[in-house]
Amino acid sequence: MKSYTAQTATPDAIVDELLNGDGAVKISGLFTPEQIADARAIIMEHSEQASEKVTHFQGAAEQSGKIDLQRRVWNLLAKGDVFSDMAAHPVLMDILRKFLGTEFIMGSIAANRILPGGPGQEPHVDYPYWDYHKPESHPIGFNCSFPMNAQVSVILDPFTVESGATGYMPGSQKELRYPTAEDKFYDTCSQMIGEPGDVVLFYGVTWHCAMPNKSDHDRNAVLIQYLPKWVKPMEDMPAALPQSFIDAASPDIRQLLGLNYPYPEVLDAAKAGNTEGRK
Ligand SMILES: O=C(O)CCC(=O)C(=O)O
Ligand SMILES: [Fe+2]
Repeated sequence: MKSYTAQTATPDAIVDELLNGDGAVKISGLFTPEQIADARAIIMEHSEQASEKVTHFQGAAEQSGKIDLQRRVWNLLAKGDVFSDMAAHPVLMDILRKFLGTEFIMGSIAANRILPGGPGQEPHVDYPYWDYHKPESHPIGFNCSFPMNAQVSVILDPFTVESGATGYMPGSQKELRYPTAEDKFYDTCSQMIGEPGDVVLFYGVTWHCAMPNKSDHDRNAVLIQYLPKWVKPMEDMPAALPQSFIDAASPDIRQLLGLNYPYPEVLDAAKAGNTEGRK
């Protein structure tokens, strides 16, 4: 995985690497240690109790009684301003405008905390999100010839081999396919190794999963899903946020919440007159 800084992470270089290179890049120096500590403290507080929240790719963990060792914290925008700063970081916004179209949106912003002993996840793709294990439920011929997803992980604890840094298969983004046991993912994968404050940006077609945490510390990351404006987001953020948050939202946050794109709309009740077309 190639490494960049805020200065070297140009949209052209990153988009080429996402499409034609490994499918994942690391960008350092976007966030201060204070922002990372703030985000981590909020997430730890919200995931202190054994979770009653929905979680994903934990079928094996559920069977072995370990499902509680992966904890999600959802709807992060409502839980601290630092998460808006992460979601709309200008370096990420510039890259994503190029990758997903200028009016792209955010589909989810959540934390994934893996406690020591957590068994990690099933290898999967996030394109456009998680359900490509049912390919027949998608259109015939569906493929990844253009991007319909980008994933950001903001790393909050040391991401090491031991702590279960996200495993991924470099180059697997070139063909849309859900990995199977025959792919021997765990034997051949690389890992997204990083320090607190590093960001990993990847194309969600890339096979990946949280790996088992064999260290003695928690492994936290903020996971952000970005989508083209016309893909239905996974979290209904406007419904989950207080009206005061929406009223105060910056133009970039309004775009990320999907508030700038009118569809679906009750067209029968929309203002009369022409609204689409070159003229
Ligand atoms: O936490 C991780 O390492 C990856 C999580 C992930 O891929 C997911 O939940 O879709
Ligand atoms: Fe994923």
